Amino acid sequence: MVNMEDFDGNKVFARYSSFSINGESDGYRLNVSGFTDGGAGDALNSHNRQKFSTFDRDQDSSSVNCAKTYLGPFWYSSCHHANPNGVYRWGADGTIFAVGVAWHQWKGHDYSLKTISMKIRPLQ
Ligand SMILES: [Ca+2]
Repeated sequence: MVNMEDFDGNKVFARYSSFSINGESDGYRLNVSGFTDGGAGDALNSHNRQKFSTFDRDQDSSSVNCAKTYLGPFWYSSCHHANPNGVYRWGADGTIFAVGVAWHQWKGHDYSLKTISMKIRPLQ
């Protein structure tokens, strides 16, 4: 479950029925499926099956290091529709493209969310 909120008090979510991460030998690859739209849109779809990239370990499918370019470690592809570890920049801000806490399918690349949280629970 991914919950998020903007600076106008609007709250939406994206829910996935399945979420898992592969081991270190496979680059902590993300597996996410079973999307349900709570108004946020499916920003993680393009991140599915991607390895986790950090400043010191570029495992994304872009020619650049997406973690360095967008200032946050994540399961980048080339590069992102979601950037929850990005820079907190207080709502709409296009000064530097897409470096904020973005969820593109809801607010675009240059709106940095007030809050975002990702929660997982084991299968019953
Ligand atoms: Ca790369």
